[in-house]
Amino acid sequence: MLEQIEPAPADAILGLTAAFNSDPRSEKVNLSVGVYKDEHGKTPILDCVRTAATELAAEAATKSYLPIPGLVEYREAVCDLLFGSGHEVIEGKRIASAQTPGGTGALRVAGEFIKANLPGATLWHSDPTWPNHPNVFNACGLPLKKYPYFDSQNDRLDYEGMLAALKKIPAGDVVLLHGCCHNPTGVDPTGQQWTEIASVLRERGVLPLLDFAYQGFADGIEEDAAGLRAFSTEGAELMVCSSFSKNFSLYRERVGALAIVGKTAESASALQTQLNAVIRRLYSNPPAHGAEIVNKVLRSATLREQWIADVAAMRRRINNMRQGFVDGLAEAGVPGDFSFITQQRGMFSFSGLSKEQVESLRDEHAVYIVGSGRINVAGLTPTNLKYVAEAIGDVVGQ
Ligand code: PLP
Ligand code: TYF
Repeated sequence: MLEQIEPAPADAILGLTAAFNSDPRSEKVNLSVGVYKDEHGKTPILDCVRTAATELAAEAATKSYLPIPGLVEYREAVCDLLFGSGHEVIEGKRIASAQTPGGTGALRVAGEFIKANLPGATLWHSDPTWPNHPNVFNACGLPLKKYPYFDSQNDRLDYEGMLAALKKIPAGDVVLLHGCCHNPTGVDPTGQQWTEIASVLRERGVLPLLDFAYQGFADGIEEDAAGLRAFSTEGAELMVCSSFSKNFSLYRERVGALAIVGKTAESASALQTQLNAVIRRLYSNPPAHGAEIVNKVLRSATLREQWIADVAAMRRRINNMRQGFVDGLAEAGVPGDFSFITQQRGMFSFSGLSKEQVESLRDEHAVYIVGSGRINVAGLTPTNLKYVAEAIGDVVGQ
C-alpha cells in the first residue's frame, strides 16, 4: 500500500538549496535559505557558544529526560530576554512557557495549543508570509486567512490596508505577526504603529501571536523587542514564538521557546498545564543541548557580553552588504532606485524581481534566490557582491 504514495512537492525554500548543492557551476551563489554567512561565506559557531559547550561537556552529569516544558532556568532567561527582566508579566507570574525544538517547534506547539483550546479560532497571517507558516498551521487543522501587509508599488508596509483589515477581525481569532525582520519582505511596523496595532487587537479581543525569529538582527537585542513589548501591557494576553537559530547561530541544535502570557497568574497556571499536555503528545520533552548552551551564555556576564557583540557584528555585516548591494546595482547600471533595500531589516531583501527574472538568475548565472524575489542579504560577501549585482543587471536588462 505504501507504493501508491506520490512524492511530496519540493519545499519552496529548502528545495532550492538541494538544487544549488547539485549545481556543478563553480561561480554559483546561494542567496535562498535564511542562514547567516560571514564574509568568507561560512556559517560560524560563535565563540561564546563554543566556550559554553566546552564547559557543559565537562560538567555533564546525566542525559535523563528534561521536564515536559524544558529547562526552567532556560525558560526564565528567555522570558527576561523577551519581555525585559523585572517586567510586570514576569513579576506577576503571568507567563506559561516551554523550551521548544527551534522556532518552528514553537509555532507548531502554538498551533496545536490554539486548535485544542480555542475551538473555532481562525489564524490570520500577513500577505506575504514565511511559506512554512501556512504549512505548520494547516497541519494543526486551523482555518487560515490573510491580511494585507506589503505595498509592492512603493516597497513599504501597507499600514493603512493592514490596520483596516485588523479592525475587521472577529473577536476570538488569532493574528500572527512577525516580531521583527519580517520574512520575506524585511519591512516592519514602526514603534508607534506597533502600539496602535496592539491596541486595535486588544480592543477587538483578538489574540496576538508573535513569531520572533530574528531578535537582534534589526536594531539590537533590546530594541527589537519593542514590538513585542507594545503587546505586553497590563492584563493583556499574547503568545510569542522565539528562536535562537539565527541570533546564536545554533540552527541545527533546534533551540526555541513558546511564551503564553495570560491575564492573571491563576490563568497562566492553567495555561501551563494545557501547554504541557500539548507537548506531551507531540514530542514529550525537548532536546537539551542547545538550550543548555543558550542558558549558560545568557547567565554568564562575560559570555553574554561576547554574544551581544557577536549579534552586533552579524547585524553590521548584513547592513554593510545592503549598502554594498545598492551601490553594486548602480555600478552595474541596473535602472531604478534600489535605496529601499537599505531600509529593509534583518536578513532578507524583497527585491521586486519577477518569477521569470528569478529563474533566469538561476539558469543563466547560478545565482539562487527564492521565487518570491527574496534575497538573503546575509549570503552576500565582498567576493560575490559584484558578480550578483551584474547578474541582476543582466536579467533586468533582458
Ligand atoms: N519563523 C520565521 C519567520 C523564520 O524565518 C524562521 C526561520 O527561518 C523560523 C520561524 C524558525 O526557525 P527555526 O525553526 O530554525 O528556529
Ligand atoms: O529561509 C527561510 O526562510 C527558512 C530557513 O529547518 C529555514 O525556511 C531552513 C530550515 C529550517 C528552518 C528554517
